Amino acid sequence: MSRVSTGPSTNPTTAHALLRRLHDHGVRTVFGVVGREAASILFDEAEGIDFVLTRHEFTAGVAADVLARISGRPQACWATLGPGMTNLSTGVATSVLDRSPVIALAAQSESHDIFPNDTHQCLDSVSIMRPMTKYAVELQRPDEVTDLVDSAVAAAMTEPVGPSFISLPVDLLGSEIDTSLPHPGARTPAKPLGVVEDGWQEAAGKAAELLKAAQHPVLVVGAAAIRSGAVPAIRALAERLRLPVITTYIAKGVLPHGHELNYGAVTGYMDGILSFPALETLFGPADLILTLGYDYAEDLRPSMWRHGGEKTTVRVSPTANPIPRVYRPDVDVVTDVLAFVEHLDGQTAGLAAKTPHDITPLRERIAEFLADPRHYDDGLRVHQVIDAMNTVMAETAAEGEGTIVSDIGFFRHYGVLFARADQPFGFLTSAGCSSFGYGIPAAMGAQLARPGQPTFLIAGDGGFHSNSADLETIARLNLPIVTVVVNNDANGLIELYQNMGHHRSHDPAVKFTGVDFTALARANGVEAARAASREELVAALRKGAGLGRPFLIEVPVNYDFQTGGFGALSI
Ligand code: TP9
Ligand code: MG
Repeated sequence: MSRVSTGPSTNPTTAHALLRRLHDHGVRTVFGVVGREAASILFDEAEGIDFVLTRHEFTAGVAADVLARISGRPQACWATLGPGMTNLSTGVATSVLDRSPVIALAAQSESHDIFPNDTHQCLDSVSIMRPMTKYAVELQRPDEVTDLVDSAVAAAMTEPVGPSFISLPVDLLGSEIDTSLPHPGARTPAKPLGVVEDGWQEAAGKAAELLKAAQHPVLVVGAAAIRSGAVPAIRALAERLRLPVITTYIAKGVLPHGHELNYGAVTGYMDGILSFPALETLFGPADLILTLGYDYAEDLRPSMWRHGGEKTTVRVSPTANPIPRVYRPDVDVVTDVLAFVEHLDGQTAGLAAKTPHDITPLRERIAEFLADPRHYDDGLRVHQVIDAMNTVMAETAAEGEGTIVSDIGFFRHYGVLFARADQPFGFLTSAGCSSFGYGIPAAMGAQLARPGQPTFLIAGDGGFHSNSADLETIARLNLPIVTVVVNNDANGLIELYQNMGHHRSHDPAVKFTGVDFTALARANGVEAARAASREELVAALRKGAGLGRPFLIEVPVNYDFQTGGFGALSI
């Protein structure tokens, strides 16, 4: 008797179990590019998970990173085998260096045909991903997929949070699985898990004594403090004891933009950008540096706070100190940041408020710099661009909302210093990995995480055009991101380094011929305008913010850097 094919089996497969378990852990979006494994997975196997097709796997990795960062939950990205997986690897590098709980998934050759570097498109994916992930594994038996997802989530949500990777041979991905096997419910940590050292309260007691004795203590806050849920407690403590708060690039927004105790974020470029001894003003008078969730990868280097007189240092972190050679604190408290701040709050209950050291000259310098009324015929200056973005963001966002995203380039340091951030992760940039091209995918992740809030993106021509194909993705998803491309037809930051090292530029290594970014945007379905003055830029930003669709503004810019002010960049 001949059998009539009834089409593909509808019995549950590994793909069903994979997506269902990701969903159980809170994943609602998988970003990626699908390859021939499409024969084994359609991505509609589990209810409640959307697939977002990107133009490049790097975009998928970064969008997942930012969605995970803002939501505090694991998020997922997908690539096909071989080149898809290697394209994804820079996104994975971003989430290891920027600390984000991303579950990276990639197809692999059939399980009987895995001969890395010999089989068509077959690379040793796990070996490639292992050094930049917290967990990397290849599925061997279909029934194990649920457990592998659980392990991947557990590793990703452990401080320092970071990516996990699962390689999925295409035949196993499409295999039917035994659904009768019991699986306990998915256990997703409510917040990242960290190390809690025995006796940390004793170290915390020493920290409290140092705080009591200090004249000008300063809190230096990193993103692990945000991840621990400590922001309200830090704000309350800072306000009660009048402690200035200084942050890394990505911990901006721990205190709102205009808060009197918000002493800003620091970068090694700040003295050079402002032509002002900013680091000396911020840190010189401090006698106690209390770091909360400090992470060297966030690029605030201990050498930056070692200005002025002797300082005592206290490190509070949910990880053992990975960098004793560059930062050996006087007191090391290894515990959850929120637990520490609550403990310190109790221990300093009767303590009189401190007198924060005066940074008025720096604030005046910044205000004067940003207000720069000049018209430059050769293009705006980036501080004018950021000032315009801040103005329109303040008009557009509800209190405590809004996100400014920055790609990587010289302009990024103006964003770190001056961009408004009125909520934690209200300013996003890749501090740790700093891959250019970060801008569009990060803005996608931010807009998806905060759908009702404005998202402004600033990107340089170099970084933006390295990954501009995903303009089509934001158009397809109709994400109302307002992008400003600051265009100097150059990799400006690298030209600065040429001048720092050689006192001259070498154009072939840094200069481009012009790209019409407005035409590029329109070709991808994104409305666009050009702005050559502050007034035109503010008007264009207002238009973009009210549009409800993606909008791009191209702004010709120029830098007038003097190479003398960048000494803080040498370690
Ligand atoms: N390749 C990658 C993937 N990432 C980085 N960061 C580099 C190379 C080195 N950095 S920041 C930068 C480079 C080439 C140039 C940025 O140029 P831009 O036009 O985006 O910004 P700007 O303001 O410096 O000109
Ligand atoms: Mg440029």
